[in-house]
Formats: sequence, structure tokens, C-alpha cells
Amino acid sequence: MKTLWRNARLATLAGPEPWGWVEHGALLSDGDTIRWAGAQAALPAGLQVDAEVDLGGPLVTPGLVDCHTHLVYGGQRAREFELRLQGASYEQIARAGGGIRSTVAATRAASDEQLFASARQRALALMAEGVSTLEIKSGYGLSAEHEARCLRIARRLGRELPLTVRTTCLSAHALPPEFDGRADDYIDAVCAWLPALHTAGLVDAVDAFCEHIAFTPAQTRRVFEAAQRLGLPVKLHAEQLSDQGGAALAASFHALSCDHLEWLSADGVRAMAAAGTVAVLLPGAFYFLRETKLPPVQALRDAGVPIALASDHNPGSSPGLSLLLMLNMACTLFRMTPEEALRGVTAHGARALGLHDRGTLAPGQRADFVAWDLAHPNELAYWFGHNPCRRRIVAGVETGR
Ligand code: DI6
Ligand code: FE
Repeated sequence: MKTLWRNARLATLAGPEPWGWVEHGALLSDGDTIRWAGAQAALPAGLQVDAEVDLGGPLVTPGLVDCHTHLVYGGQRAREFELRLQGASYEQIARAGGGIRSTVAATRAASDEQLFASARQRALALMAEGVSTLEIKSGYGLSAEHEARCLRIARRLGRELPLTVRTTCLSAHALPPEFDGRADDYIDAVCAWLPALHTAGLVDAVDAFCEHIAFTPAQTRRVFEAAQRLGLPVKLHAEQLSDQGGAALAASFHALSCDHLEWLSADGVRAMAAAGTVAVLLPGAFYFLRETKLPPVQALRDAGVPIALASDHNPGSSPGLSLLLMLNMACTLFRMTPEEALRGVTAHGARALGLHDRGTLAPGQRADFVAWDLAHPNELAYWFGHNPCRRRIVAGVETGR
């Protein structure tokens, strides 16, 4: 089915213009693919279409990509938030057995239906702001059985909602209590269960948390080697709380992305640039943990490293469900430009997932796009606490907002 979407102000993010801007634009979708995008006046003559939609003049952007979330988990950690406000640090809480471990206990105790229902509500909140591609990590199950359960629930979300879900196995997120004091044995176990998760079709990429409160670079390397043996791409939670040299390690495995990066060194930047690894910045976690060390945005720009932004939705360090708020925070906290922020949640977010078929409005790309009650794309990063999403089109089909 060919549909002509007329009367839009297009931020295509393709071509040399700032924003890939087309003031009086139109899009032609054919099934789930964009066939044509450009100025309405330049539409090919004699075009035959099955349907025509007058969008009425709003801003249209590519569908948003949230390339880093931990959406499937049980419980919540509001009490831990209170403790942090009274002076306890994230590290102290983690070392005292709270933090990620408390979410692991709640996740294991929850039923599949409870996990699915809560994750579905969260996905719907993100989608309401224009998200059409969502990455979901495991990492709160931390056993073969519970990691598989969480990844299956993530896959089910992708089947039941108008949404692309990419799954990432983050079994090396924290040490589960049954492996206390035996981190290397736990990494052996993770490497041993990964092939079965992969064979079950549950894994699109493999991630780890390389940090002094989590896993060492040597342990991270072993997880990456296991991924490499299966032909799976890797990503890394790197340099969030300290510089462990994780980004350079991940880059040596041609990582799709390194995420967080507040403590990223000049060597790390160079290694990422050489490997084509995307930098995923997570302003929600920076804000919620009240961090002060800023990621090296200018060094990343200078080196030509693509910068993506994501919600990092999780119950401990970023319990927010607004990707648009991340655009605003990336500008106010990290001094990114509004245009960089939009590219960060579209083209660069897609690249952080290894997806090259989305993130711009151009022929051959997936027909995922959003119409906003806005006149200019710089407003996406400007307003906050307000949802200007008017219409979502996913794979060429209009979905409820
Ligand atoms: N870094 C984070 O910010 C999240 N995971 C990670 O590796 C936090 C996860 C949590 O606190 O539950
Ligand atoms: Fe994360």
C-alpha cells in the first residue's frame, strides 16, 4: 500500500541542510518503507498512490529510538532514593547489598505476567512520546532461568506492541548473592549460558557493567569473547563512575556503543573513534545520581564519534520514562545542541543498535515517523514536562498515540 503524507515540515536529518530541513514537505511510504521524501513541489509527476493523508502542517521527524533501557524488572527503589538524599551514595548502597541486588530479588519474585504488565506500561509511556524502536536489557535476573525470562518478556513486548524491540543480554550487570565472593565463577556461568540464550533467539547484543562496584576489565573481556564466539555484537556500560579503560576494551571488540562515559579518557575517545563505536550519553542517570563529572562531549565531537542519547530507564539510577526530557537535559547539562540531541535519539541511537534502516527520513528507510504539535525541531529539546506528540506512524501504519 502506497500512502502519500502531505503538508509537513520535515526534519529529515538527511542531506547537508541543518536538520535536513524541508519547509513544505511530503513523504511517500510503500508498505513499511519510505520511497520518497522531500519538498512537496518536487513530488514526481503522475504519482499513483492508494491513500493520501493531509497532515495539516506539523513538524515531522523520524520515529525516536531509545537505545538503552532496562525496562523489565520487579519492584521499585524509592526508599533507596530517600537514603541517597540523606547522604548515602549509590556505591555505598550497592556495596551494602541494596541497589541492583534488591531489584534482582524483586524481579525473581515477580510472575511473568507481572513483569510483562509493568514493562508494557513503561513501553507505552515511551511510545506516547514518539518512540518506535526500543532496546531492552536483561540484567535483573542474573541466572540462566531468570535472564531468559526477562529477555522473553522483552521479545513479547516487540510482538504485541507497534514497536521494534532489540534485546541485549546484560547478565554481567551485578554479582547475584549465590555467587558472593566468586565473581570469576559467575562470569564462567554467564559465558556458559549465553549460547543457549542466543540459540533461543533471545539476544541481539551483549553488554556488561565494567566498574569497580561491578566487573573488572578482565571479566568484561571474557564476556566479550563469549559473545564474539557466537557472532554477537557487544556494548558496554563504561566509565560511569570511574575510568576503568572499559571503552578502549570495548572498542577493541568493535563495540556498537559505549554508554555513560562520564569518566572517559582521551585514549578511550580515540579508540572509540577508530572503531566507529557510538557514544551513548545518559543524562537521566547523571541527573538522578547528582553526578558532577561531565562526559567529554567536545572531545567526542572533535574525534567525530557519533553521540546518541537514551533514557537508561531503570529503577536505581534513572527511573524516568521520557526520552524527550533527555533531549532537554542533554542540552542543559551536557551543552549539546538541540540538533545533536535529536540526532542522538534518531540516527545515532539507531546506529548504537547496529540498525541502519532507520533514524532519518530518506528513501529506503523504514516508514517510522512522528508528527508533533510544534513548528520547529529545536522545540523538541526546549519544552519539558509536556508531550507534543500528535501522531505516530510505525512501519507505514498510523498507531494510536
Ligand atoms: N549503570 C546504571 O546506571 C544502571 N546499571 C548500570 O550498570 C543502574 C541499575 C540499577 O541501579 O538498578
Ligand atoms: Fe544502563
